[in-house]
Amino acid sequence: MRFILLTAFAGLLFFSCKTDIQQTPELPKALEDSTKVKLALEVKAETKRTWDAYKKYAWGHDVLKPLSKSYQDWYEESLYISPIDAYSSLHLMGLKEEAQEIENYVVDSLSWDKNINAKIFEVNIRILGGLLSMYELSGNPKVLEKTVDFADRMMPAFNSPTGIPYYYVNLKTGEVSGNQVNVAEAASYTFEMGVLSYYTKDPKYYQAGKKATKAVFERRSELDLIAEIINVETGAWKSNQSHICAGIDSYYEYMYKSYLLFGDQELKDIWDTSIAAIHKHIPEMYNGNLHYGRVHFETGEHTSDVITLYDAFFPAILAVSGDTERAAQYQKTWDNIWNKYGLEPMIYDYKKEEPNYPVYDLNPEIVESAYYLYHITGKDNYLEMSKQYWSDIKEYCKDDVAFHSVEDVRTMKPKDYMPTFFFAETLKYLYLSFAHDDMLPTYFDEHVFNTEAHPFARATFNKDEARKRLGF
Ligand code: DMJ
Repeated sequence: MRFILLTAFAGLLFFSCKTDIQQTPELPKALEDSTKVKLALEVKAETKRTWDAYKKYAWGHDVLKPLSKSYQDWYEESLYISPIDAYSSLHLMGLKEEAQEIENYVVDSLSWDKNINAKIFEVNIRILGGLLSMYELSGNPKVLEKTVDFADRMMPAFNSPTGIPYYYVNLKTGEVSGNQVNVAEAASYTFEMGVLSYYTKDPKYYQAGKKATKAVFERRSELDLIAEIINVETGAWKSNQSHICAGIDSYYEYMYKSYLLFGDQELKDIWDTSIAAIHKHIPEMYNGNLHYGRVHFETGEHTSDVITLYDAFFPAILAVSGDTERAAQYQKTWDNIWNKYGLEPMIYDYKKEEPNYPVYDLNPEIVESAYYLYHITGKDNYLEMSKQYWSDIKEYCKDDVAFHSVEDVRTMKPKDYMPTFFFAETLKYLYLSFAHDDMLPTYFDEHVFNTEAHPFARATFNKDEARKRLGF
């Protein structure tokens, strides 16, 4: 069945891409026959179709609900999250008019003076990260003004006794709330805050982000492991589980990526200590697959076999930090889970071999890691993985106007929601995977992505200058 669907897909693809290729005059003739180029152009066409649906049914709101052809906002007022998250993908794919329209709206019509208690982690990676990449790509000083205004409204959150930000900050009043956060929410700020310090030459942003990372790291156990939940006022741990899953993931991701972009050796040292402890205590082989479950952070005792689809970010960071072998092994684990269902469940028990929470929200991580591994190893099996993921996403998530999430990967029951990271990450990484060799062969080496896939050119950030501007 799966084979028949794939064959049908390949045929359809050839015809659906033909027009688009002919309408892309800048593409050299010799590339017209490349399957990868056709797939890249198909992702671009699908991104445009999805963007048009957002504009038609949800313009001005945070999220498109594609099945009811309506919208949803995260708070009482919209923060315009989908367009800000979409900007760098639209720009990268050459959908310049669409990107320009977002930039104009941000500059001319958007005010951050909103009486909203915003989740600091989410707005950091999506809004601040999105605005920073908008400035990086447009060079428009008015975008930077809006970005600084937004970041300054975030800053009161970092004013806690530990330096770990509160869960919420009110964008109008600066009032903070929520004194218990997970580690990803506690310490995933060095990247965006570092970029902002570089642009503004004001180290206060990076210093705040780094203080939060160090506050978590300094509370590690004798095994050099951190736990999952922490109190921002007392610094006391509120859980004892250590893992690389959702709830901690980007804490690790940002140590390495921030080091990569700015060259702060202290972050590299934190990464080296952390990754050694992870590999000493967490991974295990089960049924021929490499797994990273959960352990007690003080004893190292294995406590749980529950993993989350967010964990598929880990092969990417392993690969880019030089551990291609483990990256390849762990990608295979996630590829097996994906192929068991045709999509992957949000939460999965790898010993019971069944989902604990079967939702798939169009998440990007497995696609992201396939892109990194394809680039780093040059092996075609990673391209084949990307093709499979794209084919399945179209099979099970494509609808008449856009793409939707799935309530249960065992039944493929649709869910009326298209998260903003589908624009920012999933579509972008699919496009980059297919465009990689022929259209954007140097893109990977020239950029570092934030955890929401907003790209930053390495050439922008001179390491000596970064030391001065970020204050390390
Ligand atoms: C994204 O919002 C970010 O990548 C975050 O770090 C965790 N994963 C979601 C998408 O799955």
